[in-house]
Amino acid sequence: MGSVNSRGHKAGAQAVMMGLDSAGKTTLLYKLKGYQLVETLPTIGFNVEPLEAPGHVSLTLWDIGGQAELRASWKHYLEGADVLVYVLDSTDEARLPEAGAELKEVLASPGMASVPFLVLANKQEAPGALPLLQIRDQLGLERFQGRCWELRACSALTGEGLPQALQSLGGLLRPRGRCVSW
Ligand SMILES: Nc1nc2c(ncn2[C@@H]2O[C@H](COP(=O)(O)OP(=O)(O)OP(=O)(O)O)[C@@H](O)[C@H]2O)c(=O)[nH]1
Ligand SMILES: [Mg+2]
Repeated sequence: MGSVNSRGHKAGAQAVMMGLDSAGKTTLLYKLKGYQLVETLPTIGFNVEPLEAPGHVSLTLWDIGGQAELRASWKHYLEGADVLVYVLDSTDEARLPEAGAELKEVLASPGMASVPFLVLANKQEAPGALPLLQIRDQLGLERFQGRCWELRACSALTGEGLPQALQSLGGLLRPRGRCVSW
């Protein structure tokens, strides 16, 4: 933590947020910052903001664009990551397999073996949002038993679940003896 990473920043913990396009990453970032919600545009490149998690955990949250043609560059943002935040659109059942495959690839990237991750099932307030249990099963998250991860439900639109998500983020960044899944 606190080392200079490829993004040239020396700060607290580095949290890298990824997920398919339209999962709600940018909306989430701005909601966490308390900005007025505006209609977002697809992110080309990244957005970045400093944040405080509970327990005086300072972190920098990187929001990386998720469109298919941008995913090849995801690996460049992973170097020096202390935690991965992976955002899902809970209403997009059709692309859950694609989201799962991309997550698996990110976690298999060099240097990611010991990096904890937080999966955020976003858009939970929307009609037809898949329940957490189904998301967990469809993503096969049990396969990651040897790693530290958590799965949380949230809505970037209403803010529901975001305090708990921040709590999880702080917890995953703390030195720990055991890992809880959810
Ligand atoms: N219903 C609902 N819509 C949401 C929520 N979060 C985001 N959205 C909507 O989903 C759409 C995409 O949101 P973005 O935040 O731009 O998605 P993104 O993950 O940043 O997408 P890329 O930048 O392309 O990777 C927008 O229309 C948002 O208003 C949510 O919690 N609930
Ligand atoms: Mg975005």
